[in-house]
Amino acid sequence: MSRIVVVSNRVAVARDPEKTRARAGGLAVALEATLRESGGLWFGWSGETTQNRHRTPKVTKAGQVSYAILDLTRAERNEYYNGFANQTLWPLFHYRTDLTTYERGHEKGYVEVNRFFARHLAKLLRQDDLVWVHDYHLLPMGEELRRLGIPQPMGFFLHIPFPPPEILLTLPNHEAIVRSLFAYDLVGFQTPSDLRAFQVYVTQEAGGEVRRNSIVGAFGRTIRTQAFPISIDTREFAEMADSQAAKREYERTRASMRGRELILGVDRLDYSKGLREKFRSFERFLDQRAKSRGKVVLMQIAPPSRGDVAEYREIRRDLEQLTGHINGRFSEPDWVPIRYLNRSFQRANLAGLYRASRVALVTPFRDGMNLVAKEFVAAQSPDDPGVLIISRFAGAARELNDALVVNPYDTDGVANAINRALTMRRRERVERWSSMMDVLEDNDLTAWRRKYVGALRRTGLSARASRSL
Ligand code: GDG
Repeated sequence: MSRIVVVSNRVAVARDPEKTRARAGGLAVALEATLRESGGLWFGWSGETTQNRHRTPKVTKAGQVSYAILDLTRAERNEYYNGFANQTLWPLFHYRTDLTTYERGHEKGYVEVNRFFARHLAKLLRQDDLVWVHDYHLLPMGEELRRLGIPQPMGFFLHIPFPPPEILLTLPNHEAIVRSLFAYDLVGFQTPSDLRAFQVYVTQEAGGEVRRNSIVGAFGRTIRTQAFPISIDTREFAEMADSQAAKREYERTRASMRGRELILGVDRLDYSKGLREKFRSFERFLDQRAKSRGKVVLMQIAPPSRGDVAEYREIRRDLEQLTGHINGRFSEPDWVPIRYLNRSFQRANLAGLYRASRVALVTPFRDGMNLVAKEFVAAQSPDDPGVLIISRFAGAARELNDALVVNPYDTDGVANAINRALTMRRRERVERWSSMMDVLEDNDLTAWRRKYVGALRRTGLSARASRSL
């Protein structure tokens, strides 16, 4: 079987696999499982900076899996990571043209880091490898590898949304970005609507065509495009919610609630997650339902992220202020409405918190998928499950349509959904939960990666054969 080479911005498991697994999100675990299954290499940024311009990858090995990581200079980190990836592509691909900044220098640095990675990765590749590149940091990676003459099958998976052409056109160099995707054999998106947005760009802006089975031609190349909604390890997560560590967290939290109901939010501190509006909707709920005051608590877990970028520092300040405002306004000597935790937890503790909650409030403005929603469902107790409230703009809402689906811009609508969730009878909760759980059991993370890798193997190998004709 061919070796899989995963390329992603960060390589999570390189240092201490056990520790990282307990802390990392599901994706890192999934990618590592892919590599373990067929043997492989995981390549990317170490997360560190250095002053040394002459660098070679640090390679470590654990069983069948090798990890190769490279440091970046400070300038590279600023242009590639903080700059083009997180101040241009991230906001733009989340439809936030208002927050998107564009600097030619950042874009140049972004392409150069991709080239630098490609040069070092090329030396580590073997004849029959399959290369799987992840996410918006590395869009031009495939093109850079092809320039170096790498013929191996190559796939790309975009974890974030793909914006409609009207939005993408605001990026000065939009064509270069889309063209670079045509270096891959397979380009995967989270949802059919992301796939559609890409295909509309190709036909309307790039003069390309979409053929049967999502084969897309443009820029003199033909590639396969497909939606592969990412998922979680459903069974493992359900089991984790039953583990000792989860039970301890569950007991501790329930005891602290003194019979009150818990509404939970778990989101990276990011403006795409709609956190300010979530808090305002909760405030509206408390405003309108005076009888519920004192009976319900919103616990928001929000690990800080990308603190080098101004918008992220701003949202942190705003949420601290908003929490103070709402708590100041409604608190009683024995009750505080919002518990705001600006830190991260081990996965097993998160599972215990999901299980301890009557409601999960997942209200992003735009989200590629949202794994928190799926984890919450998987962690519930089958005979007394909680209710998921999910934004229609999260990719996961498409599969989890038995949740209460809301529009996060509609403060009253979300406040009503909170009330509906808190008063929902057990029978309806069980019905909704079991149909969502069926979906998650049939479409778990293993199914996702096997589908992707299977499609890459088929498409990539035939493309490689025709390349060498
Ligand atoms: C991107 C896309 C897409 C959160 N807090 C803690 C913690 N987490 C874990 C969650 C979950 C993961 O992080 C977050 O995943 P999401 O999918 O919700 O969101 P993003 O980070 O924005 O991820 C997204 C995803 O990629 C995968 O393709 O779904 O749309 O934006 O697993 O549990 N994990 C730990 N402690 C925490 O405090 N250990």
